[in-house]
Amino acid sequence: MDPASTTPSAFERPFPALTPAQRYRLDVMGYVIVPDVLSREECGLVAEALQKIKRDLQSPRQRRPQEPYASINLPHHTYVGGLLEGDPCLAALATHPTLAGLAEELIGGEARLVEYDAHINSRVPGADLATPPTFGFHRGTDVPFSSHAMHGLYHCSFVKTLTMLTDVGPNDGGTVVIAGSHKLAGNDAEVNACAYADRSLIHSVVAPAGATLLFDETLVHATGQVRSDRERVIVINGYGASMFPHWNRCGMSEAFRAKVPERFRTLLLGKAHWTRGARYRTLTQPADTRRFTLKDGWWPGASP
Ligand SMILES: O=C(O)CCC(=O)C(=O)O
Repeated sequence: MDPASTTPSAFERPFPALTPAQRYRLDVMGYVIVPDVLSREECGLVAEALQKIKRDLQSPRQRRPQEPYASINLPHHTYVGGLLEGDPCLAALATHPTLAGLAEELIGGEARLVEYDAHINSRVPGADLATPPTFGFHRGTDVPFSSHAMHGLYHCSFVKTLTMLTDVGPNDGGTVVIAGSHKLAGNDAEVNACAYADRSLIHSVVAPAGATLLFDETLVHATGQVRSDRERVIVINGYGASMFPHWNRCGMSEAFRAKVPERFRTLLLGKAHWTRGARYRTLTQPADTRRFTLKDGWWPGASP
């Protein structure tokens, strides 16, 4: 028997996914913007799927637990969760090898997808654009619990990738972060006060469609203020260490689970035990520059 025919193919993803300079920036700032993760065409495909879901959410009807749901459903802001079974391209994005590789580099081990949602938002009607804005700053986990260092590099056990599907210019409400806050344990109100006292500490994401913002969930962050007439569309994929639970209502149907091929099981279903597949880079290790596309991710109906 040909051994290759019985060996399940591996989940190919880049390691390390970042260049040394990108890794340095991530360490110092707590975030990095990686360009060209999706092509323009792929952005169009995913954005169209989200707009379809948004339209569907306007009609009141009974929904299955695994269907997309709106946490915010306002004319200027749809925050939609439960995307995995909403459209094949959304599952393909959540399992995109580049996103998994980025997450794993920052986690320092195997990743499990724990969150998958999206924001479609535009300017708040009547917003006061003359006064410097305040933001809903938060972090998804605390510094002492979720941080560790290896080879002098910072790692976090819960990380996010935010992929822009529209161009995000300086007035388009890009994610705001308090640079460096991923290493500052303690009172968030004090951290926020420092940032408002010196607003140059608040960095605002400006990035073209197809770029991905990678950040530690220990980094203080928030949605920015849309000042332009443009709509912002982003997809959020959150990843944790492989034994982590889902962040929010992120259920998968039994039918979906049953179809997940072996090579995507850790990423999609996690692992019950604590051997977390630790894997670390050094700063100077060159990036794995292999290019991946949405078709390299997985969705129900993809070939096993
Ligand atoms: O809207 C954004 O850009 C920020 C998203 C956010 O706050 C989060 O993912 O926790």
